[in-house]
Amino acid sequence: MTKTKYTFCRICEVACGLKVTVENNRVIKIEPDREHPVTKGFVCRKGLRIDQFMYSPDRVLHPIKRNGNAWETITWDQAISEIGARIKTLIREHGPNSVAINAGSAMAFDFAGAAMINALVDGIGTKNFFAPGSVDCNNKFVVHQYMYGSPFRLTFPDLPRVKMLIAIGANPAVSQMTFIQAPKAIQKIRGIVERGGRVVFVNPRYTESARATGEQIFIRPDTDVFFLMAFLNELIHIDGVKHERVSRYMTGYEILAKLSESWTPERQEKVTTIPAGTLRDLVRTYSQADGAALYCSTGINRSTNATLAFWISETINAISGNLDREGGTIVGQGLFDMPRIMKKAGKLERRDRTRIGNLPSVCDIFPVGVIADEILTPGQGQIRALINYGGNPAITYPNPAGRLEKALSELELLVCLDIFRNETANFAHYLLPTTTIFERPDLPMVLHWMAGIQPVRYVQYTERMVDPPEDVREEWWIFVKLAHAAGIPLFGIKFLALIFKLIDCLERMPLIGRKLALTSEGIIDLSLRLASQAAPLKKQVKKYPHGQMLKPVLPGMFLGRRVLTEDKRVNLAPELFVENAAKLEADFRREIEIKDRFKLVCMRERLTHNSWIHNSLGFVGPKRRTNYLYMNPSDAVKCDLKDDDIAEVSTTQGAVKIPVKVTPDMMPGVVAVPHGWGHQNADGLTVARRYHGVNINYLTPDGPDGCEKLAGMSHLTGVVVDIRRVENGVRS
Ligand SMILES: Nc1nc2c(c(=O)[nH]1)N[C@H]1C(S)=C(S)[C@@H](COP(=O)(O)OP(=O)(O)OC[C@H]3O[C@@H](n4cnc5c(=O)[nH]c(N)nc54)[C@H](O)[C@@H]3O)O[C@H]1N2
Ligand SMILES: Nc1nc2c(c(=O)[nH]1)N[C@H]1C(S)=C(S)[C@@H](COP(=O)(O)OP(=O)(O)OC[C@H]3O[C@@H](n4cnc5c(=O)[nH]c(N)nc54)[C@H](O)[C@@H]3O)O[C@H]1N2
Ligand code: SF4
Ligand SMILES: [Mo]
Repeated sequence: MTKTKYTFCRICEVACGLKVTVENNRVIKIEPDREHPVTKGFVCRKGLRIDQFMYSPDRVLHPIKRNGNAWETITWDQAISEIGARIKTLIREHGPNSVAINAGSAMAFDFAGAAMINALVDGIGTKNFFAPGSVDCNNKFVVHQYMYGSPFRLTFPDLPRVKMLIAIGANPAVSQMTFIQAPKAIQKIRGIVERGGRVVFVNPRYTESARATGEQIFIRPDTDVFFLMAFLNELIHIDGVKHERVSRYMTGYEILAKLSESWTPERQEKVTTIPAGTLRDLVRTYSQADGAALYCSTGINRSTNATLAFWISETINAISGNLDREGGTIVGQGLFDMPRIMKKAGKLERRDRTRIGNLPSVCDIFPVGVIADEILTPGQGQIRALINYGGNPAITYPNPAGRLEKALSELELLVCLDIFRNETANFAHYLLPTTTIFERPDLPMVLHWMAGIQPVRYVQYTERMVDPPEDVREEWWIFVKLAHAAGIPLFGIKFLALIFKLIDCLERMPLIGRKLALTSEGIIDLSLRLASQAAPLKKQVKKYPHGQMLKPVLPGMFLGRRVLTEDKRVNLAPELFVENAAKLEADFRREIEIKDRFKLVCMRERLTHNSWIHNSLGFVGPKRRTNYLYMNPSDAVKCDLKDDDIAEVSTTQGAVKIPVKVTPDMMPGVVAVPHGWGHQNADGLTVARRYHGVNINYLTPDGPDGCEKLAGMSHLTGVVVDIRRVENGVRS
C-alpha cells in the first residue's frame, strides 16, 4: 500500500519540510513539502536523496564486533552485555572519567538519542563528554552566556528587514547559514540588495554567496578580531553609539570603548589587508542603515581569537542600537523558555576543566582538540574507552599527521553507533547499527527547540516514515541498554535505574509489555511535558503534519525583559574577555611577522556534508573525485603550480599531497581546502574510498596549544602552511 507522509530533513539546521511516499515500509519518493509553512518547498539535493543513505549497500544492519582484521556479526544481547561489562570494569578500576563519550553532529538531529546520551553521561559521571562544538560554534555559546546570561540566548539577523548585512566567515549559498533557520537563505539575502540595502561578505575567498549577491571584501584569515576592533573604534569615533539605549540596558560600555582605542582602521589594515577607507565606509553605511547586522559564522569561530572576535561583533550590534530591533538582530525563543529553565536548574553552567590543558567545558562539553592527549597521556582520568555516537572524529577533528587515529587505535574499548562503518569505526571494537532520520520520530532539536533560532516560530513533530530494518536499533534504546548492562543509573539517579529495569522486564512480555515499553515517542512527550508543564504537545502537533505555527518573537522583547544576566543587563565587557583582550597586542605582532606566509582555510561544498555524504554516488562521482587546494594565480606562479598539479602542503606537524585548482576567487597568500574528505582507508565505505581526497585535519593542530583558551575552539582556520610542487599531471 502506498502512503504519503510529511516530515522534515535533519541533515542541517534548515529542517526542510519533505513529502515522503512510502510503499511496503520502503521510501520510494522524497519531494519538497510545498505546504510547509516556513520552508515552503525549499529543499536541497541532499534532502531529496536521504533514501541513498538508508538503502546504501554499505549500511550496517547488524551489530558487529572486530576480530583481528575481520568483522563478525553478533547479537544485540552479546554486544550489550560484553560492552556493558567492559564499561563496568573500567569504571571500577579506573574511575568514571576513563569512559568518554563523543556525540557527533547526528546527536543534534535525534531528540530521544540526545536526551538519553546526556542521561548516560550523567549516569557514568564522566567529565569526558565531547561533541563538535569546539570545531563549530562554542565561542558563540560562551559569548552569549557572558553577555546575555545563557549560552542559548542566541541572536540572529532579522533577514527580511535588515538594511545592511555584513556576513563574516559565512557562505550561505552553500551552507544555508547556521544559528538561524533560513530556508532560501541566499534569496533572502539578495532581497536586502533588491530593496536598496547593502550586503557585504568578509571572507578570504570570493564565495558562491558573494557571486550571487552583494559585495566581497577579502580579509586575511584569522585577523577578523582586528577588523572588528577597528570597526568598534570607528563606530565610536563617528558617534554611531545609541547612548541612551546603552545606559538603560547595558553595562561595561566605558571599558569596551577604552579597549578599542588603539585599534584604528589604519592599524587593522596592516594585518587584515582591508583598506582603512573601506572599513570607514562600511562603518558609516552600517551606522546610517536604520537596521543593520553583523553576522559571524564558522570562518571566525575556528580562528585563534574566536571568542574575542565574536564578542566584539556582538558589542557592535548592541551599542549601535541594532540588538533587539527591527532590521537588526533578534533573540529568539524556542518552544518554551529553555535558557531560563536551564538557568534555574543550574544546568549548562558547569565549568569543568580538561585534565590536559586545563581548558573549560562549554555547555558541559569538552574541546575536541585534546581528545588525543586525553587518551594518550597516562594518569588518573586517562580515557580508556570511547562511545562514539554519530560522528567521525578521525576525519572531522584535528588529527595532525594521524595523531588522533593513533590515539583511537590505542583505546581499550571503542564503540561506534552509526549507520556506516566510517574511518573512526575502523578502529572500533564494536559497531552498533542505528536508525537513519526517517526511521525514528523526532522534534527539531537543540537550536530550534532550545534556543529558538527560528525567525518564524513553528513546531513540527514527525513520526517515523518507515520502520527500521529488523536488527537496527534507535540510539536512545542502545544507551538505556548499555546503562542497564553496566549498572549505571541513567541521569545519575538510582530510582530511575529501577524504573528502566522494570521497563526492560516489561518489554520482554509479549502483549502488555509492548504497550508499556519506553519508546522514542514517549521520551519526546515526557520531555515536553516536564519542560513546559503543558498538555501532551505531540498530539496537538500531530494535527499539523506540516508544522504548527507559534506566536512570533518580535524585536523589542529582549532588552530589559529576557536578558538572563544577574543584573538583567547586557554585559558589554565581561572581565574574562577584557583580560584576554590584552593578548591581542602580541597576536598582532605575530600576524605582522607571518604576513608573507601562506595561510590555509577550510570551506564547504554544496553536495557534500562534513564527512559523511561522500559515500553516495549522487554526491561524488566522475566530476567530483577529490577535494582540491584552491589558490590564487599569483601564488600558483610563485610555487610553479598549475591546475591538477600535485602540491605538498605542510606544517611543522605533517604534510598532505593534493591536486591544485588555480582561481582568482582566492585572495593572494591564502589557500582553501574543503574538509570532510580522505576516505581511502575506509573499507566500510565502498564508494567514498574509491575517490581521492585529503583529510585536511591532518594539518590542523591539536593539543592545548591548538585550542583557543576561552571556548576551546580548535584552530582550523588561518593555519600557516608551506606549499611546494611535488609532481605534475592529472590524478586518475
Ligand atoms: N553543503 C553543506 N552545507 C552545510 C555543511 C556541509 O558540510 N555542506 N555543514 C553544515 C555545518 S555542520 C555547519 S556548522 C554550517 C557552517 O556554515 P558556514 O559557517 O557558512 O560554513 P562554510 O560554508 O564553511 O563557510 C565558512 C566561510 O568562512 C570562510 N573563512 C575561513 N576562514 C576565515 C577567516 O579567518 N575569516 C573569515 N572572515 N572568513 C573565513 C571560508 O572561506 C568560508 O567561506 O554549514 C552546514 N551546512
Ligand atoms: N577542518 C575542518 N574540520 C571540521 C569542520 C571544518 O569546517 N573544517 N567543520 C566542523 C563542523 S562545523 C562539524 S559540525 C563537524 C562534524 O563532525 P562529525 O559530526 O564528526 O562529522 P559528520 O561527518 O557529520 O559525521 C556524522 C556521522 O554520523 C553518521 N550518521 C548519519 N546519520 C546518522 C544517524 O541518524 N544516526 C547515527 N547514529 N549516525 C548517523 C554518519 O554516517 C557519520 O559517520 O566537523 C567539523 N570539522
Ligand atoms: S538544506 Fe538540504 S540538507 Fe539542509 S535541511 Fe534542507 S534538504 Fe536537508
Ligand atoms: Mo557544524
